[in-house]
Amino acid sequence: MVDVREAAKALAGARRVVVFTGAGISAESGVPTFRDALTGLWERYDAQALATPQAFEDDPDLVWGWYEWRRSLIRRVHPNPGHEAVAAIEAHAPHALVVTQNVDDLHERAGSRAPIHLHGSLFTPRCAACSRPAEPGPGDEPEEGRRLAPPRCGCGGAIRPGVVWFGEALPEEALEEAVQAATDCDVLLTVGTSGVVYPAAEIPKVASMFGGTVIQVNPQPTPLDAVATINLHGSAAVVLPELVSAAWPERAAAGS
Ligand code: BJW
Ligand code: ZN
Repeated sequence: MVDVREAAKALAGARRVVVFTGAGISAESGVPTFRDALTGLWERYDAQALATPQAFEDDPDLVWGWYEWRRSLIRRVHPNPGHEAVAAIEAHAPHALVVTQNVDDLHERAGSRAPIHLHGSLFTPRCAACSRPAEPGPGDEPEEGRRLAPPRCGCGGAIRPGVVWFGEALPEEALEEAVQAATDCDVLLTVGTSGVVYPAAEIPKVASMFGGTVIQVNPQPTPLDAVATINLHGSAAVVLPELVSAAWPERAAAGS
């Protein structure tokens, strides 16, 4: 509780805030994380066979079916109080920016203005050959494990998910904007990320290096514990609303 108060004070006093999120913020909406023991996607699936450009080249139907299953799962779930608290931070803090590694659209659906997606999105497919954006389509709710042939672009190329796979560069503009914001921020709030995937994991480190206060929300220890000024151990859907209420108590009471 003392830590929440200390974090709330830093947050309320900050001019520039970056909220950096990972899969853990969507966990309580029912979206599986990647590396959590038992429930993480990489516990059940081979990342090399699904989340690399080579995997899509080798077996496009397997990869497209898996990503369409995940997209249909996300369409059925809803933002949780953690996503809503992030949108509330944006409403209260004069210069706040959400930088997410997530490929879901739950920040947008909770009211976040224009989150930066460092690892792309399940809702922005494109042609693997000519990069032309494609319509996400209504989706046909494939069940888990079903193979599905990807649609074809006008050029004949296969449509691929608009996400960043291992070995692929992050979208240049998004990464630059995120690094700049981390450099300039007073507070960086990192939520629900294991902090092991690079270059995204550099973002909290950049904030710390340039004098920002790093607040971490995670129920488990991570390598970012060493970088964080304040570690709040708990789930995003519980801790973030507490943090917002403590940072802006009058507004919380007024219901804004
Ligand atoms: C809760 C909670 C609750 C649970 N509340 N919290 C330096 C060193 C070593 C390796 C590398 C390096 N630099 C680059 C690499 C290689 C690689 C990499 O980092 N590998 C490491 C894993 C070893 N990086 C790349 O390949 C990147 N590209 C690149 O470097 O390109 C170079 C290049 C340059 C120029 C030209 C060409 C190439 C790309 C990385 C792409 C990552 N993609 C994925 C998949 C996206 C698509 C998809 O969704 O399928 O992105 S992998 C996956 O991990 C996904 C996530 O965004 C990312 C991060 O995971 P995240 O969000 O942290 O989730 P988890 O599951 O790891 O953690 C969840 C956390 O939540 C846990 O801590 C829980 O405790 C917590 N939690 N419940 C709050 N309720
Ligand atoms: Zn094309």
